[in-house]
Amino acid sequence: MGFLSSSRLVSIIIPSKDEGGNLLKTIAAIKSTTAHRPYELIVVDDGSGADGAAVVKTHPDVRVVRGDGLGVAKARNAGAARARGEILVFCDAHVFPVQTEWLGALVQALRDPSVGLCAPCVVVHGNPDHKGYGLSLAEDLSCSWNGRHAENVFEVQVIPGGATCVRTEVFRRLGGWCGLMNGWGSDDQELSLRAWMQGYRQVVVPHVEIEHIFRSRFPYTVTYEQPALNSLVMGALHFSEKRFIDLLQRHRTALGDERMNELLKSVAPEVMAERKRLATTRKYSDDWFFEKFKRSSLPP
Ligand SMILES: [Mn+2]
Repeated sequence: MGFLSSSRLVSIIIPSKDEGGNLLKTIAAIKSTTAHRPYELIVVDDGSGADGAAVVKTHPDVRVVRGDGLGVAKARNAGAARARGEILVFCDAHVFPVQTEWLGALVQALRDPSVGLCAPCVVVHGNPDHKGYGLSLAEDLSCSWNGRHAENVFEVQVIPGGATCVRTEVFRRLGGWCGLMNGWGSDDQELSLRAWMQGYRQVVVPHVEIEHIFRSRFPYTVTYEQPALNSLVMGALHFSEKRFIDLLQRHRTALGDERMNELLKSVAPEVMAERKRLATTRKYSDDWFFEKFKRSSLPP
């Protein structure tokens, strides 16, 4: 049985919080398109209200892991910790694969040992002409979807967390999704940045398409503070001093000095320990990361 052969198990991990019918539709879409290889489905129910148990009743084959407000990064990690597959696929609870070969094509891209994370093209559900091919991260940390930069597999700065595919062994070596992040925000930017800096290439497989529901509002509460803190954690883990100071300046206005210092203090010891740990295996700097894509960026 060869490396990543089609008989190897794939673990599909879906974090979910108050997703309602979308979670069931996501499971149905995966089941109807994933016929040709063994897979397991793991739902991490991160403290949903009343409908959280619906999956267990209608899909007894789905393994359910209970979280209690872990936030998206730690919820995905909780699913990964239970996963038995050689490949991990992280899906939002509102995505729908459309092609029967979707999983095989994504796994194929991971056969290249230089590839860390990969993703399909993300299609706007209900608006199929709108497609995103991975994301770009600007110096001001604004994140925007890419156009199709190439016919075949191509490198991108950020792999969308809603459809992230990775070899289990690489995921564990990287240290998983950032356990210092809570709630929502910056989780996918951070993992991609970390993977690039650790020497992996992140790629999009453009001919594989997954529909994603882009929501105008969250089904749960997201404050300004939580994503801001996640973004500060990313900066503290990976940025040079100058870039981190720029980041502090941006959040200072909205958060206020006192609150920002309080938030930073609450995570500082763990962040510094993790920064030190990452530095021992780091291959590239944040400057290299931003510079590389500045040069290779193409019009969408
Ligand atoms: Mn999503």
